[in-house]
Amino acid sequence: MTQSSFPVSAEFVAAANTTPAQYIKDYQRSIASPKANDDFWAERAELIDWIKKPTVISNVNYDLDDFRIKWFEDGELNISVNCIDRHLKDNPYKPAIIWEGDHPSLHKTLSFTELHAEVCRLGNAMRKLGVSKGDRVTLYMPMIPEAMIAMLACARIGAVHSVVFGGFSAESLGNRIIDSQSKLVITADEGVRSNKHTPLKANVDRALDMDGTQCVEKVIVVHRTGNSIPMSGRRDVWYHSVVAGESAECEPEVMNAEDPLFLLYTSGSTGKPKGVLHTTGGYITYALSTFRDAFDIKDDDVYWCSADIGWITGHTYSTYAPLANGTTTVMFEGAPDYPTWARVGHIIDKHKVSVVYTAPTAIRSMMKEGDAFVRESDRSSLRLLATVGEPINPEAWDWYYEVVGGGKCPIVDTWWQTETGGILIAPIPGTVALKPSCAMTPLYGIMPEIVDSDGEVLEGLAEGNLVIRGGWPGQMRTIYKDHERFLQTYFTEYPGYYFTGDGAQRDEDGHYWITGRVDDVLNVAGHRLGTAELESAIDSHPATVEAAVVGMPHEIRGVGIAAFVILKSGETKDEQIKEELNRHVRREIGPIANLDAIYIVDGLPKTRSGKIMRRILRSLAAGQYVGLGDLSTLADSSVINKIIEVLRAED
Ligand code: 6R9
Repeated sequence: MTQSSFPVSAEFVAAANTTPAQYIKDYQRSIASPKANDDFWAERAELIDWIKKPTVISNVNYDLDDFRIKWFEDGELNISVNCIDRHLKDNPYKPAIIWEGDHPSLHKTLSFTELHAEVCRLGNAMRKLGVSKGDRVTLYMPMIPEAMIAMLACARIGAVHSVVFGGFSAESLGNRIIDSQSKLVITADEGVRSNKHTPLKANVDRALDMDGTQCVEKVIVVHRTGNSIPMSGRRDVWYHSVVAGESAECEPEVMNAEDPLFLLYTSGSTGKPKGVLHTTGGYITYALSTFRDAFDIKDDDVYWCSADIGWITGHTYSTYAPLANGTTTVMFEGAPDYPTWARVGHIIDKHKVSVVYTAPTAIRSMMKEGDAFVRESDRSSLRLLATVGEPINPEAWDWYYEVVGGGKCPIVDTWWQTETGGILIAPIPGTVALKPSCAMTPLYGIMPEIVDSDGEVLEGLAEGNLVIRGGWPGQMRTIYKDHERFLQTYFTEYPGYYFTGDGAQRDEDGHYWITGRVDDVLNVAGHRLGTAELESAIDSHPATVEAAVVGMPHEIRGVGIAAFVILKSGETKDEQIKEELNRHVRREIGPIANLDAIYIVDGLPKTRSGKIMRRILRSLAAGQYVGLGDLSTLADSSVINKIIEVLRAED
């Protein structure tokens, strides 16, 4: 924890949506009692256009015998109407989406009126293809406007979308389609990033060869690059053909507040990725309300969140929250290094971006290339900067603050998760001096606690596991088709609380510092990968016997992946097999699962009961060979020295 703090400029504070004293007052009021908490959320629900206004606010009980999470349960609404139709009267021509293509010559703006027409056309087309309320639709899309249009069209007709990140493999896509039993898949011929093409449609074809995907009746394909792709006669249809001739009006489905809105698969510490389920009324209330608070949003902001729509940040803060608020959202198809590392600054200048929300990994990779690229732009439109996904180290914070923001923009470090639906901890800008790497203060209505390993709640200055007391409207409702796993993962270890899986410290000012995952989930470049998932991908290679995966420090991505692998006897322990294993894992999971270090070993440190002691491997992978702590439970301590020999040989 560093002691330095950065006061927010007087100019920013003067124009901020709230004041330090008001934040404290409002926060205290929002958590004063269950009734006060309900009153607070009832007020926030006024920001939403309801078809039927809710009379019941929360109905949350974490007691496993009588478990329930419901918000606004008798309310009715449609999220696409909240994101589009309600802005048409006052702001019909305001840009809703500014799309910046991979190549700097490509850009497109959709006003709220145009977005309305596009969403309605696709909604009508989907209905004609037989999709109705409650059906699942998998989206496997590049960062093009049709991706947001498809999400909103699902919301319009009550279909439940499951967006699968375009960087996941055919295999990962197939598994998610099988779990969700989607009726429809929407994709593009190819994705484009840094002038490189990803074969999205070909991956869909391979995924749909998998057993269990017979649920998919149709595949809608957006024409992005025009390169030739096979279209299967009965199953595949072009996006432009199905929307052509459709009406620009589409009757929105009346949704109950607790009807599902989307599924999003995320990695856990065990087993296969889990389908996190979010519902309608609570999610959109929470998204909109936290968006305004955390980013101090004004009507004329041009807001750019760089997250891909395949992640929760791309759902909540690229799509739903800004559009529900009537804010212009910038969507970028490409990567920060193309055509040069000056691209981010050029996009900010070109579209007069005022708020940027990105990940520490992106900041570190730009920082490494030097300041000159950023200084090619003037970035005078910037007002606020924000980060998400992983802890930001002080050096990256300073660079973001001084070089990108020119020392005048507050940095909002937002802590939250796929499961939480929206931000839970972040400094409300202008209310507090910022501490680099610190997520600072809870948002309204949120009650974080730190518990020790026995579940004892710690007061004041503390370090331990981060849990949340009580509920909030944006929280997940279940793991799709696996409610038991939901209860087990989040509500069993610390009864009565939501367990985040993260560790945290609280300092003398009551500010929260997130220290990272305390379970077997790796946060690589801000993306979650389960060690179990990675290990089973390695184990599925015919040359391997067993593998153990741990995180290791990585200069750019924060956490890198280190794999300790035992090969079958007779296999050659050379570079070639390592390359082959890495290719295999990338093929199984996707390119985000890149193994940074592979150590071929003869044995793994295991307890007498056969559990891999990852703690030891983590130290070894970080280059710490002495002071490994208590080794008395190891079945065979000689494996440690043998592993150290392998590591030394690689140094
Ligand atoms: C939104 C998102 C969630 C995990 C979370 C934590 C890490 C997110 C953070 C952060 C430190 C922050 N995390 N924000 N760690 N500081 N500001 O990233 O969701 O992909 O589900 O990841 O990311 O470990 O538990 P998700």
